[in-house]
Amino acid sequence: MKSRKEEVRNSFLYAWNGYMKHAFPEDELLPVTGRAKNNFNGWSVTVVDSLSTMWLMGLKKEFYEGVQAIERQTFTKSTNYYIPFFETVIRHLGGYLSAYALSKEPILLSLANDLGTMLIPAFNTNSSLPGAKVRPVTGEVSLGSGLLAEIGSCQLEYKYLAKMTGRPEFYERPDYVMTHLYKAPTLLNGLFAEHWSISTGAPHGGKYTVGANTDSTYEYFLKQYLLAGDKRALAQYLISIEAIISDLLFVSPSRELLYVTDISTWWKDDRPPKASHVHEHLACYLPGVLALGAHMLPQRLAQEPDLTVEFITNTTDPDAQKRPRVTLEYSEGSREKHMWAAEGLAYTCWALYADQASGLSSDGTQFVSSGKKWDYVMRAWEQEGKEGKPPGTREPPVEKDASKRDYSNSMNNDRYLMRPETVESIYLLWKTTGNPIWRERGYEIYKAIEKHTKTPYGYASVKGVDSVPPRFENEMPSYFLAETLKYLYLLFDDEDPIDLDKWVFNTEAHPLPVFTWNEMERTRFNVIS
Ligand code: DMJ
Repeated sequence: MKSRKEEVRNSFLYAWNGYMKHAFPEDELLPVTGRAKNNFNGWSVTVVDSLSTMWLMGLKKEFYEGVQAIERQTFTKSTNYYIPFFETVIRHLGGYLSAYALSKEPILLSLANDLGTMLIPAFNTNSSLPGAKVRPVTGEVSLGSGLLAEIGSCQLEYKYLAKMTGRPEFYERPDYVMTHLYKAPTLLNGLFAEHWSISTGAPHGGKYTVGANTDSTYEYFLKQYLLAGDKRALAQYLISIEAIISDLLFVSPSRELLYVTDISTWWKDDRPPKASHVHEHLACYLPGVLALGAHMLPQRLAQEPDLTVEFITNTTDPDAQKRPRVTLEYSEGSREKHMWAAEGLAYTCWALYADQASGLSSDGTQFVSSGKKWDYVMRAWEQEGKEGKPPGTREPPVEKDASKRDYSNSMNNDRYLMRPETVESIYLLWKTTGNPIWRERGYEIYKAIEKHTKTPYGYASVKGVDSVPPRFENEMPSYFLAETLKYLYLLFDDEDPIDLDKWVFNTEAHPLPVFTWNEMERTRFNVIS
């Protein structure tokens, strides 16, 4: 009998071979029609996004075929007029750098250097925040709508590139973005606006979320510290997590499912912000980040000689601005609370799969509006003597009857888009707790993927997750090979080569090695943290 990791590896090979046969050299496979599309510059994104997965799965033959397939890339021409900065950084730049770190093939670093150079004009804006798109060769920038995730999620990739190439601009241009964010106004001291003007650098709009358009910037606060010891980023992580826990986490009224949602302020009105009670699959990375922090921070901070950093808190609250220092301490109370939140949220993300007839989750979920803030119900639980498990962590049974659920799948978005966030968190919950239940839950998701998304050419997103069979949609995103199948494989790999002390996954699941700045780099790059 095949082991679970072998099953996942076979699935990967099925997707990879389908792509190579029917879609290469274009970007992604159309898995229903067996054709191809160029949606990420026409630089074979599925190959680049697959390299680190193939290396970790031990698929060396396919890995070197992949390297050969892309080694002549010049990044001077694109199928689109402009290159999307964020997607190109996380998929292509992250893909090359991770594949280089794993294999030490010099061509991969050389490609990363060329690509990093081609993308750097994105920072040539009035605010120095990166524009959404950049034109190869000319460096012409298109500002776009200034999404938080797009401006704040290039730090891991560019800083590792700076370390590997010694080029100061690869550190300084992205780091300026962080300095800008740390000084900018926030809500509740730690929540950043979804939209920013790239011309002025100012935030705008009243929506605050950790889901679509913002997600990886929050993820990268913690990961910048874990990758390269950036204490300012850690301070921001600790501040932001407090605000997320106090204002974005809710518990559903009947099943007590813990979920994370977004809030919006009122226009010209100082009523408390209003929660939408929409829960996004994209936000299911959060439990993994919380668990990673709870696992890593106590040991990492115990090694820090100086636990306090100078850090101007970024808030519109004038009283809070008087607090110039943030103490980088991670108490047992914080660790425990973060772990409860991680377990409760990860359970909900999994239950949103298990509840559906197909066993696959909807991309968007509307919880009923009578959910209560987790912070409130936790306080009540504490005041009443902490009876039983904390609210939001009690793991109610799976509910197959849609009429008995306290949420509904979003009508226009009841699609499973092959996204990684839930299996990513399940993998991190397994790694940080060692509880085998997470492996079982991950395997149930894997079986549903095999059963309902496999086509004659590859794997496809589906629509109608609470019906059997759901209907295929004609797309196989490259992140399915980069992330979803990688996290599932590592979940079942008893010899998982990724030591969380030594590697940090970028937001596209490309692992980068932990490093420190030496004195020369600190001086040359002006490393301030
Ligand atoms: C991926 O490209 C990355 O995980 C990104 O951070 C969010 N969107 C997709 C997967 O859902």
